[in-house]
Amino acid sequence: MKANEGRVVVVSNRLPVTVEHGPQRLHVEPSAGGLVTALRPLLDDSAGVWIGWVDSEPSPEIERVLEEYSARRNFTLKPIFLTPEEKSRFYCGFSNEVLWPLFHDLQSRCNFDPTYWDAHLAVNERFAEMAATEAQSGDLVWVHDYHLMSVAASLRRLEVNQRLSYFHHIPFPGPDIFEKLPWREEILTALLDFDVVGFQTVRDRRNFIACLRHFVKAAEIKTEEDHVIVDEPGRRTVVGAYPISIDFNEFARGASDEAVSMRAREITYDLNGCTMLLGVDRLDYTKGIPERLSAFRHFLETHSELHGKITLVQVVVPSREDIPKYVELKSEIQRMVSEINGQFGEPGWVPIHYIHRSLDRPELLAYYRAADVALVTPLKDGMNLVCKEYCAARVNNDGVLVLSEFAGAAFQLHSGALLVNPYHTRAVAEAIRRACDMPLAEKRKRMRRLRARVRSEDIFRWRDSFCSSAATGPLQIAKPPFEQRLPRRVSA
Ligand code: ADQ
Repeated sequence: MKANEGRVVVVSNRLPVTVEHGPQRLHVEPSAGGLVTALRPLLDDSAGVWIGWVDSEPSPEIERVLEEYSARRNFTLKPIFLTPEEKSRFYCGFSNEVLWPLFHDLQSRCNFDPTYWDAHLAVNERFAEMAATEAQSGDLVWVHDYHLMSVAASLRRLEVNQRLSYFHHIPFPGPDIFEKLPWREEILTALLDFDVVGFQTVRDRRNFIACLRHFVKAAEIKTEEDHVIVDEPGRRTVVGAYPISIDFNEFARGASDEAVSMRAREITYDLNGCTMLLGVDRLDYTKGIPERLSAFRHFLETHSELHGKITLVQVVVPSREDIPKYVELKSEIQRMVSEINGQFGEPGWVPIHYIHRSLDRPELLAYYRAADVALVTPLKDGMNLVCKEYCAARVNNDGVLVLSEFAGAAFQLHSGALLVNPYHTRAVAEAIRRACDMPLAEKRKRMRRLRARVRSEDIFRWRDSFCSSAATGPLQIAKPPFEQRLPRRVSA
């Protein structure tokens, strides 16, 4: 798939690699995580550039190992380095104490420190300067995620006239929540400096449009087929919904591997034949892990006949460990796991097995294969790739998916999954019960439906539909002078 005649210049918060200090020298490792998982298949096709932050002290040695890594591939990695203060205010501050909680409807967790906003603008400017240096005529600049919503505004100021596209990986809140953001008009108008803005679901797109109607009065909005056109004097933006996904065939193939099947049988054997529930999450309060543990506790309290016959395996990959809220969450989860195990455990049966580390792909697939039920119950999630990976890995067309109605994936998977409100402890416990009792024929019917949907709407379809909008969307050439495109209302 070619997005357009030129190259693709990807701009994301992180590079798709981590730079690690080996015993002798630095080396570069491809990294894990939702965004990277989703974009990795693009790397092979894109002969372009990937710009992103490397969380290390700047050094010629790092630049050199990244150049060597790039030389072995068909694309170039361009690192951005942040000072400790920029990391603290832009990344930990504005991105993770303002935008992340607010956009996940958790405004009480926000810290609207005004210095965070200044850092957001300054760092977005740095990314834009690098993109302006790298982008050539005819290239498509594709910016990813909430950290970098103001990059197009800076690029326009630098008089970059290439196609600028943006994909928003997390939810977009409705006006009642978004209005709390002290820089709400600035963020909205900055997004309108992109030619194409993509969201995960129609709900996110609807919320964005509703926010525009409230806060950007000059915007003229009209719906055309499956996207929305937003016109402002001198600029036009296409707004669409493009649900991100996984490489279904790769997951299905990997899950069918003999070594993975054997490892799955080992896991089942080690659990003494207990029905296995599985949670796999990045350690994050949006993923609803304590709420899920409460639901499981309620399940055990109300189903003593199943003690010794059911086990929850909760796999958590460490994340954002330098942010205090995440450190607290880690302790809370550990405390709850040990309380539940202490309250219900018996010799020969541990109710919850807790794994706090990243699993490699074959091990992850073996857990997906071994799990009778996947519990994917985020409080809010842009999409959630774990539920799609679980379906792809269920090569025998069995297994039950319990899915939060607040995950973006629920829009596609509602007819095969058991949908739950993750805040409703009793309803989640009831869904666990239903999943355990479900006849095999119904499991198969549901899982076939789920797998067909994930197979047909895979990562390549996401990429192709986004890139085709980006290639054919409007090009904002006739721009008014930048001063006229400043936010309509400048906040104090
Ligand atoms: P994330 O919040 O990181 O992504 P998600 O979509 O669930 O969330 O992806 C997590 C990825 O990490 C999955 O590929 C999963 O396999 C992997 N993972 C999780 N725990 C793991 C473990 N212990 N070991 C190994 N791998 C593990 C953000 C948004 C999401 C959106 C994605 C993509 O928050 O809503 O779906 O981007 O757009």
